[in-house]
Amino acid sequence: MLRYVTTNEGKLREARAYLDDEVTQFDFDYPEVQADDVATVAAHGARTAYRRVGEPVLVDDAGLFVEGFDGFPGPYSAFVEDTLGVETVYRLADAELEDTSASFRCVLAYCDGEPFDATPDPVDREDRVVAAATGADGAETDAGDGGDALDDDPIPVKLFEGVVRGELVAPRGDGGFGYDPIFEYDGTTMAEMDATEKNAVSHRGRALEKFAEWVQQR
Ligand code: ITT
Repeated sequence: MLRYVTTNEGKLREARAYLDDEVTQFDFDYPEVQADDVATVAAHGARTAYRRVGEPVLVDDAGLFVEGFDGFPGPYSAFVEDTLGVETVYRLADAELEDTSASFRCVLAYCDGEPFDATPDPVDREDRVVAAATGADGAETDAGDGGDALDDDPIPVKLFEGVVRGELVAPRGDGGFGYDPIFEYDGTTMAEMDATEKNAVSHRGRALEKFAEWVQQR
Protein backbone atom coordinates (compact mmCIF):
# COMPACT_ATOMS: atom_id res chain seq x y z
CA MET A 1 0.00 0.00 0.00
CA LEU A 2 1.26 3.43 -0.92
CA ARG A 3 1.21 6.10 1.78
CA TYR A 4 0.36 9.57 0.49
CA VAL A 5 2.15 11.83 2.94
CA THR A 6 0.09 14.94 3.54
CA THR A 7 -1.91 16.80 6.13
CA ASN A 8 -4.00 18.33 3.34
CA GLU A 9 -7.35 16.66 2.62
CA GLY A 10 -7.62 18.42 -0.75
CA LYS A 11 -4.40 16.86 -2.02
CA LEU A 12 -5.50 13.44 -0.80
CA ARG A 13 -8.86 13.77 -2.57
CA GLU A 14 -7.09 14.52 -5.86
CA ALA A 15 -4.58 11.68 -5.41
CA ARG A 16 -7.44 9.25 -4.72
CA ALA A 17 -9.38 10.51 -7.74
CA TYR A 18 -6.34 9.61 -9.83
CA LEU A 19 -4.88 6.53 -8.15
CA ASP A 20 -8.19 5.11 -6.86
CA ASP A 21 -7.91 3.07 -3.69
CA GLU A 22 -4.23 2.35 -4.07
CA VAL A 23 -3.31 5.12 -1.63
CA THR A 24 -3.86 5.65 2.04
CA GLN A 25 -3.14 8.88 3.85
CA PHE A 26 -0.11 9.20 6.08
CA ASP A 27 -1.02 12.30 8.08
CA PHE A 28 2.54 13.26 8.89
CA ASP A 29 3.71 16.85 9.15
CA TYR A 30 7.31 16.24 8.07
CA PRO A 31 9.74 19.06 8.93
CA GLU A 32 10.16 21.17 5.79
CA VAL A 33 13.75 22.14 5.03
CA GLN A 34 14.41 25.76 4.18
CA ALA A 35 14.92 25.65 0.44
CA ASP A 36 13.92 27.80 -2.49
CA ASP A 37 12.53 24.96 -4.57
CA VAL A 38 9.70 22.57 -3.88
CA ALA A 39 11.64 19.54 -5.18
CA THR A 40 14.22 19.79 -2.41
CA VAL A 41 11.48 20.06 0.19
CA ALA A 42 9.66 17.05 -1.30
CA ALA A 43 12.81 14.89 -1.51
CA HIS A 44 13.66 15.55 2.13
CA GLY A 45 10.09 14.88 3.17
CA ALA A 46 10.03 11.54 1.35
CA ARG A 47 13.18 10.31 3.08
CA THR A 48 11.94 11.43 6.48
CA ALA A 49 8.54 9.81 5.96
CA TYR A 50 10.05 6.57 4.63
CA ARG A 51 12.33 6.33 7.66
CA ARG A 52 9.33 6.83 9.89
CA VAL A 53 6.94 4.34 8.30
CA GLY A 54 9.22 1.85 6.47
CA GLU A 55 6.73 1.48 3.60
CA PRO A 56 6.48 3.12 0.16
CA VAL A 57 5.68 6.82 0.50
CA LEU A 58 4.73 9.62 -1.86
CA VAL A 59 5.24 13.19 -0.66
CA ASP A 60 3.49 16.05 -2.45
CA ASP A 61 4.95 19.52 -2.25
CA ALA A 62 3.33 22.29 -4.25
CA GLY A 63 3.23 26.03 -4.59
CA LEU A 64 1.97 29.04 -6.53
CA PHE A 65 4.57 30.96 -8.57
CA VAL A 66 3.49 34.46 -9.66
CA GLU A 67 5.58 35.44 -12.66
CA GLY A 68 5.50 39.21 -12.04
CA PHE A 69 6.68 38.61 -8.47
CA ASP A 70 9.67 36.52 -9.62
CA GLY A 71 7.95 33.34 -8.52
CA PHE A 72 6.79 34.51 -5.09
CA PRO A 73 5.23 32.98 -2.99
CA GLY A 74 6.60 29.69 -4.44
CA PRO A 75 7.95 27.51 -1.63
CA TYR A 76 6.46 29.97 0.89
CA SER A 77 2.92 29.48 -0.44
CA ALA A 78 1.57 27.83 2.70
CA PHE A 79 2.93 30.58 4.94
CA VAL A 80 1.53 33.30 2.68
CA GLU A 81 -1.87 31.59 2.51
CA ASP A 82 -1.94 31.38 6.31
CA THR A 83 -0.82 34.97 6.89
CA LEU A 84 -2.19 37.08 4.00
CA GLY A 85 -4.85 34.79 2.58
CA VAL A 86 -5.34 33.98 -1.08
CA GLU A 87 -7.63 36.91 -1.86
CA THR A 88 -4.94 39.36 -0.73
CA VAL A 89 -2.45 37.62 -3.00
CA TYR A 90 -4.82 38.22 -5.90
CA ARG A 91 -5.39 41.88 -4.86
CA LEU A 92 -1.65 42.54 -4.62
CA ALA A 93 -1.05 41.01 -8.01
CA ASP A 94 -3.94 42.92 -9.55
CA ALA A 95 -2.75 46.23 -8.07
CA GLU A 96 0.94 45.82 -8.86
CA LEU A 97 1.11 43.83 -12.07
CA GLU A 98 -0.06 44.35 -15.63
CA ASP A 99 0.25 40.65 -16.28
CA THR A 100 -1.07 38.35 -13.56
CA SER A 101 0.22 35.11 -15.10
CA ALA A 102 1.14 32.46 -12.56
CA SER A 103 1.96 28.77 -12.36
CA PHE A 104 1.13 26.02 -9.96
CA ARG A 105 3.92 23.55 -9.47
CA CYS A 106 3.74 20.17 -7.81
CA VAL A 107 6.59 17.79 -7.11
CA LEU A 108 5.84 14.25 -6.02
CA ALA A 109 8.71 12.47 -4.29
CA TYR A 110 8.57 8.68 -4.12
CA CYS A 111 10.69 6.54 -1.82
CA ASP A 112 10.51 2.86 -0.93
CA GLY A 113 14.09 2.28 0.20
CA GLU A 114 14.96 0.39 -3.00
CA PRO A 115 17.68 1.56 -5.34
CA PHE A 116 16.05 2.63 -8.62
CA ASP A 117 17.49 1.83 -12.02
CA ALA A 118 19.32 4.82 -13.37
CA THR A 119 17.13 6.64 -15.86
CA PRO A 120 17.45 9.96 -17.64
CA ASP A 121 14.51 11.15 -15.57
CA PRO A 122 15.01 12.95 -12.28
CA VAL A 123 16.45 10.48 -9.81
CA ASP A 124 17.95 11.43 -6.52
CA ARG A 125 20.80 9.06 -5.79
CA GLU A 126 23.87 9.01 -3.66
CA ASP A 127 26.18 9.60 -6.61
CA ARG A 128 24.34 12.80 -7.43
CA VAL A 129 24.46 13.96 -3.84
CA VAL A 130 28.19 13.33 -3.73
CA ALA A 131 28.58 15.08 -7.07
CA ALA A 132 26.59 18.06 -5.83
CA ALA A 133 28.63 18.25 -2.65
CA THR A 134 31.93 18.09 -4.51
CA GLY A 135 30.83 20.19 -7.48
CA ALA A 136 31.56 17.27 -9.79
CA ASP A 137 30.04 16.94 -13.23
CA GLY A 138 26.32 16.19 -13.58
CA ALA A 139 25.26 17.85 -10.36
CA GLU A 140 22.18 19.71 -11.50
CA THR A 141 20.68 21.85 -8.82
CA ASP A 142 17.42 22.75 -10.48
CA ALA A 143 14.08 21.37 -9.40
CA GLY A 144 14.13 18.49 -11.82
CA ASP A 145 16.99 16.74 -10.13
CA GLY A 146 16.43 16.68 -6.39
CA GLY A 147 20.08 15.81 -5.77
CA ASP A 148 20.72 18.70 -3.50
CA ALA A 149 23.90 19.40 -1.63
CA LEU A 150 21.84 20.06 1.50
CA ASP A 151 21.18 16.38 1.79
CA ASP A 152 23.84 13.78 2.39
CA ASP A 153 21.36 10.98 2.87
CA PRO A 154 21.80 8.22 0.30
CA ILE A 155 18.20 6.93 0.28
CA PRO A 156 17.09 7.28 -3.37
CA VAL A 157 14.07 9.40 -4.14
CA LYS A 158 12.35 9.63 -7.48
CA LEU A 159 10.78 12.96 -8.42
CA PHE A 160 7.80 13.67 -10.68
CA GLU A 161 6.94 17.23 -11.55
CA GLY A 162 3.81 18.84 -12.93
CA VAL A 163 3.29 22.47 -13.88
CA VAL A 164 0.24 24.37 -15.06
CA ARG A 165 0.19 27.97 -16.19
CA GLY A 166 -2.79 30.23 -15.66
CA GLU A 167 -3.99 33.63 -14.58
CA LEU A 168 -4.74 35.14 -11.17
CA VAL A 169 -8.33 36.36 -10.96
CA ALA A 170 -10.80 37.54 -8.30
CA PRO A 171 -11.93 34.48 -6.29
CA ARG A 172 -14.57 32.24 -7.88
CA GLY A 173 -15.84 28.77 -7.01
CA ASP A 174 -16.38 26.65 -3.91
CA GLY A 175 -14.39 23.54 -4.79
CA GLY A 176 -10.72 22.71 -4.52
CA PHE A 177 -8.58 24.23 -1.78
CA GLY A 178 -5.82 26.75 -1.17
CA TYR A 179 -5.23 29.09 -4.10
CA ASP A 180 -7.73 27.35 -6.40
CA PRO A 181 -10.39 30.13 -6.25
CA ILE A 182 -7.93 32.73 -7.62
CA PHE A 183 -6.26 30.52 -10.24
CA GLU A 184 -7.95 30.49 -13.62
CA TYR A 185 -7.12 27.97 -16.31
CA ASP A 186 -8.74 28.38 -19.69
CA GLY A 187 -11.60 30.53 -18.37
CA THR A 188 -12.38 28.36 -15.32
CA THR A 189 -10.92 28.65 -11.85
CA MET A 190 -9.65 25.46 -10.29
CA ALA A 191 -12.22 25.93 -7.53
CA GLU A 192 -14.93 25.66 -10.22
CA MET A 193 -13.70 22.17 -11.17
CA ASP A 194 -14.25 18.88 -9.38
CA ALA A 195 -11.23 16.73 -8.48
CA THR A 196 -11.32 14.75 -11.73
CA GLU A 197 -11.65 17.86 -13.89
CA LYS A 198 -8.84 19.55 -11.99
CA ASN A 199 -6.59 16.49 -12.32
CA ALA A 200 -7.08 16.54 -16.09
CA VAL A 201 -5.31 19.90 -16.35
CA SER A 202 -3.54 20.54 -13.07
CA HIS A 203 0.04 20.45 -11.88
CA ARG A 204 -0.85 17.59 -9.49
CA GLY A 205 -2.68 15.62 -12.19
CA ARG A 206 0.33 15.90 -14.49
CA ALA A 207 2.73 14.78 -11.77
CA LEU A 208 0.41 11.89 -10.81
CA GLU A 209 0.25 10.81 -14.45
CA LYS A 210 4.05 10.65 -14.66
CA PHE A 211 4.20 8.73 -11.39
CA ALA A 212 1.53 6.23 -12.49
CA GLU A 213 3.33 5.59 -15.79
CA TRP A 214 6.61 4.99 -14.02
CA VAL A 215 5.07 2.62 -11.48
CA GLN A 216 3.41 0.65 -14.24
CA GLN A 217 6.67 0.25 -16.18
CA ARG A 218 8.49 -0.75 -13.05
P1 ITT B 1 1.22 19.07 3.29
O1 ITT B 1 2.59 19.74 3.30
O2 ITT B 1 0.88 18.40 4.58
O3 ITT B 1 1.05 18.15 2.10
P2 ITT B 1 0.26 21.74 2.71
O4 ITT B 1 -1.10 22.28 2.46
O5 ITT B 1 1.12 22.45 3.72
O6 ITT B 1 0.10 20.20 3.11
P3 ITT B 1 2.11 22.47 0.60
O7 ITT B 1 3.16 22.94 1.54
O8 ITT B 1 2.55 21.66 -0.57
O9 ITT B 1 1.01 21.59 1.35
O10 ITT B 1 1.23 23.62 0.05
C1 ITT B 1 1.71 24.89 -0.19
C2 ITT B 1 0.59 25.83 -0.34
O11 ITT B 1 0.07 25.72 -1.66
C3 ITT B 1 -0.58 25.66 0.61
O12 ITT B 1 -1.01 26.96 0.94
C4 ITT B 1 -1.62 24.93 -0.22
O13 ITT B 1 -2.93 25.27 0.18
C5 ITT B 1 -1.32 25.45 -1.61
N1 ITT B 1 -1.60 24.47 -2.63
C6 ITT B 1 -0.95 23.29 -2.85
N2 ITT B 1 -1.50 22.63 -3.87
C7 ITT B 1 -2.53 23.39 -4.31
C8 ITT B 1 -3.51 23.22 -5.30
O14 ITT B 1 -3.56 22.14 -6.04
N3 ITT B 1 -4.40 24.19 -5.47
C9 ITT B 1 -4.37 25.30 -4.71
N4 ITT B 1 -3.50 25.54 -3.73
C10 ITT B 1 -2.59 24.57 -3.53
